[in-house]
Amino acid sequence: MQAAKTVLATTDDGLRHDWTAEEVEALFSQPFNDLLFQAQTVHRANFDPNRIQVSRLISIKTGACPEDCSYCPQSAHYATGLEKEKLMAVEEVVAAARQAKDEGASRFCMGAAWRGPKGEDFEVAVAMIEGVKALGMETCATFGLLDKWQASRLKEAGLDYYNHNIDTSPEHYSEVISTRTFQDRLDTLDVVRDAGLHVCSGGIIGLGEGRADRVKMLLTLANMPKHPDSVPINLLIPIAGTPLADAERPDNFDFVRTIATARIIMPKSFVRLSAGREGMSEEMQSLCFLAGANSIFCGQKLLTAKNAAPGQDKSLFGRLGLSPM
Ligand code: SAM
Ligand code: DTB
Ligand code: SF4
Repeated sequence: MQAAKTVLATTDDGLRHDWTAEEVEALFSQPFNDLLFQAQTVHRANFDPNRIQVSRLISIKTGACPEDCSYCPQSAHYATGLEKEKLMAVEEVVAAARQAKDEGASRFCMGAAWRGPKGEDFEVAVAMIEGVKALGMETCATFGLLDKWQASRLKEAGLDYYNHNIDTSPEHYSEVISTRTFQDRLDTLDVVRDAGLHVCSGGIIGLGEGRADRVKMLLTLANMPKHPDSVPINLLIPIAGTPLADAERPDNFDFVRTIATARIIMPKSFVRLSAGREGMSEEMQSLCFLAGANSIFCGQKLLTAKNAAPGQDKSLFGRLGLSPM
């Protein structure tokens, strides 16, 4: 049954959804120059190689999250010293979006430290989406687990993208999070896709996973019924107080390999060089662009952590001949 479904999905959009772990592992592990050449070739066949999509993040509700994601500064389970904040007011969020638009962002992504949206808070978040959409920006939200009704309500409100990451491989997942399952995440991605929203889903490198886990994470994304439209690849930002505070920093080349492999197996998806650019050298970021990353977050802050400084991004784009979409 599973095989028949995969073949159908493959022919539907002309893209492959039947990757095997062996194939993806072989792509990932080939000599670095071969991998980068292949990724850049695929990239050029599908995108303008010198244009980068730029999104801006805002945390509409910060901290005190009931989930125990062991990388996250916002989890109530860990003492990270983060100041908790109430849900922002709609006008405040719309004003921040207006400013982000003036500063060159085309998409505004609203994140909340929730297991999932509930009650009155959900209606306030819906009003934020309506307000940002009215500015003529693309809207994105990341509110945790959703049910079918919530997904269609967000779609009606004018939401374009929903971000929900699988974070890591199915095998490594329980080492990182215990309060919701890998399947819970896949279920949310299904309702998001079925509601006609664009899917944004990726993961984090640096959670103590091995190469096989990175391969399995990418394989899971690529073998979904439709490739996520946007695939954020985050480098763990180690947060003091979380269980992963002292996790070993992954090898830079393995990070670039992850991006290149994502580019090859999901050729038409935007691959976002996501968290962790702060502290990454310009050369490392440019290798990620060469590997096929074509989206970033701009602005001083991600949700709560520092991002690469806007002046540095402007300078890097200028020197690399890159321009925002
Ligand atoms: N609470 C919602 C959820 O978990 O879906 C939305 C916000 S959550 C902060 C969004 C994503 O940010 C997580 O899935 C994770 O991939 C990423 N993230 C969180 N903390 C991070 C860190 N310290 N380093 C890198 N990525 C991180
Ligand atoms: C994603 O994959 N990365 C962004 C966005 N989606 C929501 C979030 C990164 C968060 C980094 C830690 C922080 O700022 O709190
Ligand atoms: Fe909560 Fe999201 Fe952080 Fe997990 S990643 S603790 S769900 S805010």
